[in-house]
Amino acid sequence: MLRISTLRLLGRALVSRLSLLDVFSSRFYSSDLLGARDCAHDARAYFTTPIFYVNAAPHIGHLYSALLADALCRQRRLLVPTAAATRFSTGTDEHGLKIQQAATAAGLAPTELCDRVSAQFQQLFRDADISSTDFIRTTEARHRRAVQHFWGVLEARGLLYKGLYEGWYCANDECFLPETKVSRQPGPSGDSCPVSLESGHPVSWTKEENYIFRLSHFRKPLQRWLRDNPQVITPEPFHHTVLQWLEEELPDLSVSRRSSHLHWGIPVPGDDSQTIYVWLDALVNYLTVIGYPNVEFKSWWPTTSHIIGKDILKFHAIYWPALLLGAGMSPPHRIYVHSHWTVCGQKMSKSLGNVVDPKTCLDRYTVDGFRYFLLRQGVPNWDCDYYDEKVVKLLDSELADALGGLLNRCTASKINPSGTYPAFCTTCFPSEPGLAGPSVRALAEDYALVNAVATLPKQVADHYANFQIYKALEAVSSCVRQTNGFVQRHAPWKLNWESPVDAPWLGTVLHVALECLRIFGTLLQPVTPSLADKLLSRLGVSATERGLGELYFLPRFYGHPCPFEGRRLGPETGLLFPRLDQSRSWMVKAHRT
Ligand code: ME8
Repeated sequence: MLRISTLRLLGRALVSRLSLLDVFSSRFYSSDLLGARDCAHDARAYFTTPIFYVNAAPHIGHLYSALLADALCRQRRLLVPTAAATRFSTGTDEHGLKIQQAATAAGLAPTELCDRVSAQFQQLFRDADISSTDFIRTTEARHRRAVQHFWGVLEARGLLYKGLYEGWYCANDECFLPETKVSRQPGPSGDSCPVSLESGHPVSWTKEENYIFRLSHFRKPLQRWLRDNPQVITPEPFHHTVLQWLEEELPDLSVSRRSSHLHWGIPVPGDDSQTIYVWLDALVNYLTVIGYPNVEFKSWWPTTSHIIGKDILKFHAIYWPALLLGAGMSPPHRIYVHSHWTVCGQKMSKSLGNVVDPKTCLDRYTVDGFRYFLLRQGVPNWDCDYYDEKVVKLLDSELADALGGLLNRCTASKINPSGTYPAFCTTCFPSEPGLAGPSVRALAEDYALVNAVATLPKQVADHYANFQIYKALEAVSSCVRQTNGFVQRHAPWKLNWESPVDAPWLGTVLHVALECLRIFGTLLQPVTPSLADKLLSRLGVSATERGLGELYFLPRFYGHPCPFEGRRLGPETGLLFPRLDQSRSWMVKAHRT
């Protein structure tokens, strides 16, 4: 049984400069603090990934979190192009028992292990084109200052007390567990070992005097925050899960450990015999990055969007907002939650030896190819399974054949000898469907295509807002298929530039297809930045014409001038995305070994 022995309190409440009554009054939790303030129109946005433990090298799950955050952030920058308006942080979580034990097991000093693995994360994120603006390490001096300051604020507000903590602790997950979340499994020598029901990791009984945070007082304010802001946690099922957790009593939370047991961490200010709990330490990273406790942090804090995996939902949706409210700050603006990658149907784990190395994947499938795969196949609401053949199949069919083939068809010199964006003929493709006449060539399906691509940017934006990036990519892919159907239907290779009857229609078919490609390239920028750049450069779209605010699809169809008409296409720079299935010798080899 988890017992925070408030009855056996050894110490008194710590120095309290504010009375508790004041702290828990409704005035303290104003609607502004609880998130009623809408920052949708705020020009600033601050995205964060979890900070990753340095006990082991990065895997594709870590990369996936960073990619989701990167895509959201890049999309935001295309909407609000002021460079100073967006901030994006990631980093490494370097303190705690887990790292202390991993360093001992590796025969390294903790700092050595941290330097080594943190560098691997930084390198991976550079390799994967993650456009973060900040990388934080919790062992930095700026972070120690922020955590100790935050602690001082909680203490000053009477939210910390000293008491005897007794219960289960899981070093692997760095969390406390009630008896109901612990089961028994046969250990290596046949004896029964207590493990966490959720993660399967071993737990141990802990009994010591710690500092304790009055988490229990925050149950109602958290419920109110979530009920008043039904979109805070996205997708919705996770929001619902947190509200369900809050139906139960919320025990106070032990927020320090004896330094003799845990020395690898930040000491409690004024009490070196205690080390601050690694989760409190880690969560404050989001404030350190934006300059906390210096006042500048206030211009970023209310605009925060955390991107996290489902495994750390409780820490971000209960502990963190409670700590923030306790420190007199508003809870995060949004928490975007995603599920996990499994490998060939199994949980990824070092002991099973099935951890997928993201660096190998970036090398095999190209940076943009692997980014596209993870974001196209990763579904936040449920777990997704990884295997190599799936990557090859998806990239060959959607990037090499469908998108690359479409670009090639419309720009190849055989079909487009002038190498320009041809003119659109309104007589061949009138804006009114169903008009009859000798020059009208457009069919009902062609109007359906124009309509689908015209509404695509809005659809994509909605999917991003709902954290369903895979749906945005699915919608783009479906329009690419439709555009290929359009080209196939009108077979421009059978039309003749020399014929006065064919030429205007041939130009129109190519113009429409190039306009569709321009929209696809622009919308793909957050996911496949280099590939989108190659595509847009080939179309002759300049750097200032790639924002999401001014897409204006097929303006000639809607009676407006088209700035691209007659423009020279960009230089030919080879295949947009070479097929992978011919270069799969490594796969055959990998399967044999
Ligand atoms: O929990 N699939 O760090 P961590 C998808 N340091 N994503 C996965 C994944 C998988 N199989 N495995 C991990 C910690 N992740 C703390 C966080 S934040 C203040 C402190 C991703 O190294 C996912 O985002 O265990 C998950 O939440 C995170 O990595 C956990 O990384």
